[in-house]
Amino acid sequence: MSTPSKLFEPFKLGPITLPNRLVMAPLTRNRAVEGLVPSPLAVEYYGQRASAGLLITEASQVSQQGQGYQDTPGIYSKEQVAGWRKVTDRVHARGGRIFLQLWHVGRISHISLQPNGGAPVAPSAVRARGKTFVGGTFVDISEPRALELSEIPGIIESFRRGAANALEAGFDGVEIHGANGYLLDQFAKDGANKRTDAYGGSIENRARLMLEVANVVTSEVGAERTGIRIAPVTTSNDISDSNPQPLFDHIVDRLNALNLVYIHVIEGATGGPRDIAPFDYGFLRRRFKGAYVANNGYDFELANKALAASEADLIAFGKLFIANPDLVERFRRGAPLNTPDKATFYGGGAKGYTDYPSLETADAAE
Ligand code: 8OZ
Repeated sequence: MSTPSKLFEPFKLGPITLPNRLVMAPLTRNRAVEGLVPSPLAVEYYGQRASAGLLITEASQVSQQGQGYQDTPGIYSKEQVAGWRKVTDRVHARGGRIFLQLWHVGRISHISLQPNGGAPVAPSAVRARGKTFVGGTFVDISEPRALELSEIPGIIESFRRGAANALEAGFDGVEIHGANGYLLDQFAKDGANKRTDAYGGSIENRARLMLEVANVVTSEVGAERTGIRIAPVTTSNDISDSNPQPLFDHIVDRLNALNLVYIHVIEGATGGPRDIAPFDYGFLRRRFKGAYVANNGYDFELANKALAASEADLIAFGKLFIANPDLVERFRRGAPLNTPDKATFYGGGAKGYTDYPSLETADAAE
C-alpha cells in the first residue's frame, strides 16, 4: 500500500480548479519559428503535457528589446498571439490549463538581438559575466546601458501589453518572470542595480519596478490570474544581492497586498543546489495569502514532504516534465521516469521535445 499523496489532490487557484498539484515549470526551449512564433511542434509539446495541474509556458519576451537568446517566442506581435492561440486551444482541448510567462531579459542579451543593434538595457551599465546563445553559438553577453527614467513607463507598458495579448491568445493567466537575473530581478538586487533615482538604493526603490509591473498586469488580467516567479538567492546570470531576506520579505508583502494568485519560488540556485545560501522561505509562505508554488530539485518524495508539511500548495517540476509528458500518471503509478537529454534542451526540432514516450505510447509500442 502506498501512502496517499497530496500531489493528486485538486487545488483551487483563483477561478480555476487544478486537478492535481503538479505544475510544469517554465522551460526555455529555443524552438520558435519565423517571427518568434511558437511552432506547430510547440502545440504538440504543450498538448502532450496537458495532464499537469497547471502548465506554465517557456519565458516569452514582451518586446524585441526583452529578448536575450535566439529563437525564444514573443508575446508582442499579432502573429505570436495567433501562434500561442493554437497552443492554448490544444491544451484546453486536452483538458488542461496554461499560463504564459512574461519576460524581459534586461542586460542578459546581445546587440545582434536588439532593435537597431543597440545595447541591451539594464538598471545600470554593468555587464553580466556570462554567455548567451545567438546565431547558433555561445557569445559573451553585451555591455548594457542604463535605462533612462523616462523609459521606464515604456517597459511597464510592454508587460501590460504582453498580459493583454496573453488573454487574447486564450491563456488562463500569466506569470511575471521576476527571477533568474533578468530585468525585474536586476532592478531588485543591488549586485546589478547601482541607480540613485527612485528605482535604486533602498529596498523600496529597487523593488519598485517589479511591483509596478505586477500592478499593471493585475489590472489588465485580474490578480486572480496573475502569478509571479522569484528566486531570492539564485546566482543565475551573475545576479546577487547583499541582503535578500528583507528585500523579498518586502516584495512578498507588497505582492500580497496586490492579491496575486501565487508566488512561484525558486529555492536555492536555479537548477542547482537548494542550500547555497541561508534563506527563510517559510517566512514568505506565511506572509503570502495566495498559493505558494515551490520549485527547484523536487522529486516525488520531496514534493510529498513539502505538501504534507504545508510548506507549499503546488510543486513545479522542470526537467522531469521535459522528459515525461505524462509525469502525473507516472508518479501516480510509481512508474519509472524517462531521463532528460541535456543535449536537446535548447534548440532543434522534435528530438528531445515531442518524442519522449508516455506510458501509453510505450505500452502500445510493445
Ligand atoms: C535557460 C536558458 C535560457 C533562459 C530562466 C528563461 O532561467 C530562463 C532561461 C533558462 O528563467
